[in-house]
Amino acid sequence: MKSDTFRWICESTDGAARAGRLQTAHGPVETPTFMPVGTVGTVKAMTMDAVRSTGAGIVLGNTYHLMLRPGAERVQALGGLHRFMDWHGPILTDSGGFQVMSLGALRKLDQDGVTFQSHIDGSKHRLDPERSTAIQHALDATITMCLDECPALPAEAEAIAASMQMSMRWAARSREAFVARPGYGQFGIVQGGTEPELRAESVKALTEIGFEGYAVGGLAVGEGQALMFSTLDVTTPLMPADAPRYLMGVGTPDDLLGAVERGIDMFDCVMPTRAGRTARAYTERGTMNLRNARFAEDARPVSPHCDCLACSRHSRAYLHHLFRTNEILGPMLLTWHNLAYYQRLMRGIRAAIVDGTLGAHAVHLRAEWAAEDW
Ligand code: PRF
Ligand code: ZN
Repeated sequence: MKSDTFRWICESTDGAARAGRLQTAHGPVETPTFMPVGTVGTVKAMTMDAVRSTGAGIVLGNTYHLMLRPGAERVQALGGLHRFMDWHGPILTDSGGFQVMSLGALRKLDQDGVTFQSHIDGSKHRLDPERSTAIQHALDATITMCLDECPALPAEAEAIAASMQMSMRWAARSREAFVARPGYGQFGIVQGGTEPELRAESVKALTEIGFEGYAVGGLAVGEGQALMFSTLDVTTPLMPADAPRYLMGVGTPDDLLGAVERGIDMFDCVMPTRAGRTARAYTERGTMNLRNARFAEDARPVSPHCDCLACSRHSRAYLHHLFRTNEILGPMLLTWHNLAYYQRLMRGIRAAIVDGTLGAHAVHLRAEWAAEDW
């Protein structure tokens, strides 16, 4: 049901893990949830019907890419991003700061915002908290993210502290610029690297401002899974229990499971889509590369547990052939499969939380991933 009030309702907990439901102007989303990445207004290689068929409830779009091409004003004139891309469920847009830093050329960061050159044509642009928020409004994002800075790790504690404090000032300005509308929300982004005190300071600053949800940024930037998990261990317990928590840009199936066990509700990552375009399949038994000669005569589906188009109609041998001949259908079918796997994984985890059996389910999942015997 579409909802006038944006809110997250907790249905069950199992340890720190939560099963809930997000109500939005564009319909509900069951959490924990994985958001397929639709950077430029398309989940690469997928039709929107295919995305829907995997069970995805919400997709992600990017301010940085869409402001450069086709431009937020054009998307707005064409009826907003939902209509433009034919996705009528909720859309979360990232704020652009992270993408400027990873993609933009000649970036110049100051306390007020960031000036950069487009990676497409070198044209000069500026993003600040007000502009980022206005662009996300023009796109009609269901969930707007605050503009933040994600420092590369490792870095000196003083540099991470200064960056986090600037992100918190930007969060306050992003909140000021946010236009509240029924069923729409804005998330603050916790920064602070792997320093527990800085993470605590960041959570405090954001909760004092007050948002509809809270993201954990600044992780999965090269620190490794152990440090990511130990940072979550000291961060999520401080975050409001009655609001959704989103771990940005994460991750592998094992990362998702570990983060859900630590109280995270939402994820996005290019892994399943990017891997699908390069012949790598995620399965209940770990990953496999379909280009590998061992699959040339393998008549079995990629996964016997999967109802995606690739698995219900085609063999591993056919996918192997498509990738070896560089046919466009290979990336299409395997992206579909990988997204179907990620959604199935999240549904299984959610069901286990509701049943109170997440511990046993996690043991089972990890043992199967490690088996890698396809
Ligand atoms: N901030 C924003 N987007 C992000 C990140 C962040 O820290 C990350 C870090 N993994 C991914 N995407 N705004
Ligand atoms: Zn499949």
